[in-house]
Amino acid sequence: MKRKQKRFLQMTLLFTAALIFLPDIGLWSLYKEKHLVKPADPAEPQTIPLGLGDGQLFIWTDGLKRKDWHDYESIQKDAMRSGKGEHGKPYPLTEEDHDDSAYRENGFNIFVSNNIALERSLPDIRHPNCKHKVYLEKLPNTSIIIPFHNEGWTSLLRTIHSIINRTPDSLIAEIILVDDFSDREHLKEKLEEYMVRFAKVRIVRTKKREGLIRTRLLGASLARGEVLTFLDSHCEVNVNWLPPLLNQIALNHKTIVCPMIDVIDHNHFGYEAQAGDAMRGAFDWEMYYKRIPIPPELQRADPSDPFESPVMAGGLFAVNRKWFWELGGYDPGLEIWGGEQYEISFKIVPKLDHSLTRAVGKKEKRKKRRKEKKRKKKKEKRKEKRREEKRREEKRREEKRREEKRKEKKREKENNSILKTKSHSFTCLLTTFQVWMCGGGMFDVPCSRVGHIYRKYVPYKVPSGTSLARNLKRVAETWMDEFAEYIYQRRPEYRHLSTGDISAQKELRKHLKCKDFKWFMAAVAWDVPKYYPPVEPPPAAWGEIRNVAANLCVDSKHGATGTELRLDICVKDGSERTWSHEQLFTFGWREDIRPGEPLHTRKFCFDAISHSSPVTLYDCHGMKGNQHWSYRKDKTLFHPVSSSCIDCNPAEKKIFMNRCDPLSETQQWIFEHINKTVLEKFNSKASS
Ligand SMILES: [Mn+2]
Repeated sequence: MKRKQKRFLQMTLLFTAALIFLPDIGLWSLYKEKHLVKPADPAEPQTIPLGLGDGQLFIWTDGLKRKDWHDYESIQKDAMRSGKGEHGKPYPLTEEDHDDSAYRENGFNIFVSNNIALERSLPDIRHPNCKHKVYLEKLPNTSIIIPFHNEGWTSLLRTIHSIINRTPDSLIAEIILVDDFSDREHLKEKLEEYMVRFAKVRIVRTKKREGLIRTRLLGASLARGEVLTFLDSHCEVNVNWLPPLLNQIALNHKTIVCPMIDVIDHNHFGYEAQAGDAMRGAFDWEMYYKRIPIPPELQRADPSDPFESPVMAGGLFAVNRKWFWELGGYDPGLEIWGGEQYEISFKIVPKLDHSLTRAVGKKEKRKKRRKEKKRKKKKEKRKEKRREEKRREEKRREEKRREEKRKEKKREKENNSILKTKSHSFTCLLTTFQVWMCGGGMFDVPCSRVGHIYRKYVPYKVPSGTSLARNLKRVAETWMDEFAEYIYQRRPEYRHLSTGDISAQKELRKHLKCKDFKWFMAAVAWDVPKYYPPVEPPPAAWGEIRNVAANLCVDSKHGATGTELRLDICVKDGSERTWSHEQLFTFGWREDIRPGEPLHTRKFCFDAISHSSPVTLYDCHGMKGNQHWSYRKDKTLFHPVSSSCIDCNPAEKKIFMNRCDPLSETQQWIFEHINKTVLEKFNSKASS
């Protein structure tokens, strides 16, 4: 009896002790919530020695096991590499390498791309805290979807190699390359042959040019991973890029996560963070994508933690697959096609020893090729017929297109990159609004970094069937409610544009019980109007800017970034009304001066770099600084940063900065229209 009692007492004591002191189940867990504890018990399951981290498991008291996902072996390998372009350093360019022919096909310097290693190393430019972060031991796997159209050979391969080298194999379900009807030879059989070495790469092709969204959707529809990760075809992923993304989704599956997008220079392929690095994604009321600073309210104690973003930072993101389709993908209207409309060639080779893989791959290939040749011949005939029809129709369309083009050229001339930004905004805004309004969230993850080559220009035609304006209007009509009006005010041409049928999308919005756009603006994008107000505050001055001494007007000649402003005969005074003149300017609420009437300014600003430099147009940054002007009572245009004034030489028609001399008439300018109240407000702010 006594012994039994003693035992019992001992057991109870032990049990209470355990309750208090064991980190995992004990009372401690209540106090040390979310604190990091290394398991003391050696019997705890260790991670499989994959060369990932030191194999240590970490347990949060939320009960979830976490581990260090770094692949130190691959990091070590990268560190040892040397050569041109290694560690993301700029490739040393000579004059010749700069030749335009190097850019023509891809919009970036393919010569440089061809001359740096496919497996080149990158600098680890993450926030230092990222090195010590641990993520869930069990992460969902992902299908990585990479759409491409006429991508360069080495830039595409580098994308794949970087993924293979810097991603834990267990997290990749597959890599799906989706070819949007490329016609370049190296993207056909040669690509398929190359990819045989990667067991997880599949190649899928569209049957006609579909555009980015449908191409992505095709990839998504075939994907089998738990998470969809969309990348671009000219990227390089950086150290440990994937686990932080998947971790965020594992914690809350209604989340879209974006990596930080770094810049791979299109000339020399140097790898760098974007200017400003971590910023919130935003939009203006013409639906251009914008970046704004993270407001203090949203800044995290640890700046390497994921932060909320109203708009996706780029087209690169990861999302839970099921939830993605619950949201209707991008646009259910685009989802109607079935797989049989597409030529789909699966490329899954059983994982064997490397040399074997190749051999088997070749044998299978020969068989396949023979079969395919037969099939192709038949198809060829049918195709030829169709082609003939197509050609005829194409001709008719071409005629129409040409006419449209003539009209469009005006705009295109403005800036090629705007086109790019715009198509980009579309894909982002579309998902973004929906994600937030339908109960999800969007996060940027600073510890996940992916480099992207921003092209110098888009080297191919954007398919004419997909009208960007129409798409934008679809988004506005479906998601933006009464706020769409602000867009139509700036883009009156959208007002009467047909959107096609959007009833399905509206139905979806109802079905998912999504919140309205007003809620989105109040709860998510509340800081956007500070930078991009829906109702543009009135400008201080606008119209022609006439010089008193010369009686000539400032003319920017529809120039883009870098254009020097000059004097010219005022249009009003009978200067020929040709397209070449541009003499209307707006001195707006941002206190910068832009070409165009108040509601239709172009995104270029008067810009000066010193007290003696010429005055040029430059992309507006909206942050005052060297684009900040003040129109003073003495009619001078004052530049506070350089503390100088705009001057001119009437004979040479030159406009430049100079030391202010209020008596000099060459420094006196008359704006056609003035809003005195606003102007006074500006000037009182400046003097106070
Ligand atoms: Mn791109």
